[in-house]
Amino acid sequence: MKSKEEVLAFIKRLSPLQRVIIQAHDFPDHDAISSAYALSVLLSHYEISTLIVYNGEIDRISLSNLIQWLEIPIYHCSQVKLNPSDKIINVDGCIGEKNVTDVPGDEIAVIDHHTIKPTKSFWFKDIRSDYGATATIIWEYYKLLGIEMSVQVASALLVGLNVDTANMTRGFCKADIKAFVYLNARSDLTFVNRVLRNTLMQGELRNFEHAFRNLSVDNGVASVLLPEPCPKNMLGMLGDFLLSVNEFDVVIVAVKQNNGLQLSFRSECQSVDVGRLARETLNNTNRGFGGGHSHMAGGIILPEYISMFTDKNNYFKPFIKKISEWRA
Ligand SMILES: [Mn+2]
Repeated sequence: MKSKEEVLAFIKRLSPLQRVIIQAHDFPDHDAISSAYALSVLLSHYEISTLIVYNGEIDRISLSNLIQWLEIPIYHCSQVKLNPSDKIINVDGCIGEKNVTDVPGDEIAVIDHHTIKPTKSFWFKDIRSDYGATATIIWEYYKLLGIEMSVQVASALLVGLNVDTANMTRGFCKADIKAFVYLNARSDLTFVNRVLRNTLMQGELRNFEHAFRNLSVDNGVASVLLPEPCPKNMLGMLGDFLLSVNEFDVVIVAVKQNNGLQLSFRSECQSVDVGRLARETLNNTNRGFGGGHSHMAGGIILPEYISMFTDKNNYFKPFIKKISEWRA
């Protein structure tokens, strides 16, 4: 938890800058964008001008609805000219992680709720891995600094908090509940619920159909390889959906991407930490990269190791094997 003095000292250090870049993680989600937006509005109270950027794609309809309806000024990093002299705040992600592109400029701060170990030093570092969403951290800054929150900012943060915690059913702490109560009272709930309800496009239903037909189940672990092309965030959506099936408590959803394999994990099993599963099975063996929370994680398998995971008789074996060991 940061003190008011620490947050103010950081803001004071930003003051002389012509602009501050706020960078969401690549393929940003609702939490990343709403947190970046809320931080940008907060800094505008101190007359600090900001530019919100991201790399990758915004590939969820609910997220483009959120951005469009609230008119959140956000730019793909290729749309704006970033300079090596720019100062960057990483939000809901951290430089050095696979999902944060190293864009021109100097990363001077990180505000995140993932389990990360930054390797460089920052002006300001606020990492709270027990928090359900970065949105809660930003809400706390508003509270700490006594800044009145607009309905738009509250609504955006509530969307971020709800999406990251699956409507307060996973990975949240007391602070998230406090934020939820406040944001709920302050938001335009009709708007928030409209964003949260409309999560799919008709064309995406074919991914569900494919999952139904090609699902593989092994001792409570459901896994499926989706056909390309598939929006990256679709993996998580489908993972959440499959986890809602009573018989499954761990889900692995994958799709081939750039010759590698993109993975999304979900778990509701106490003895299966999927963040650890990704790290141990991919990073520690140099077969790829991965990480995340105990209940929700992601990863990439390098091209040369794909067959080890996707062979018919070997379907996701390295994961299934480890999960069985942990369950035993
Ligand atoms: Mn998040």
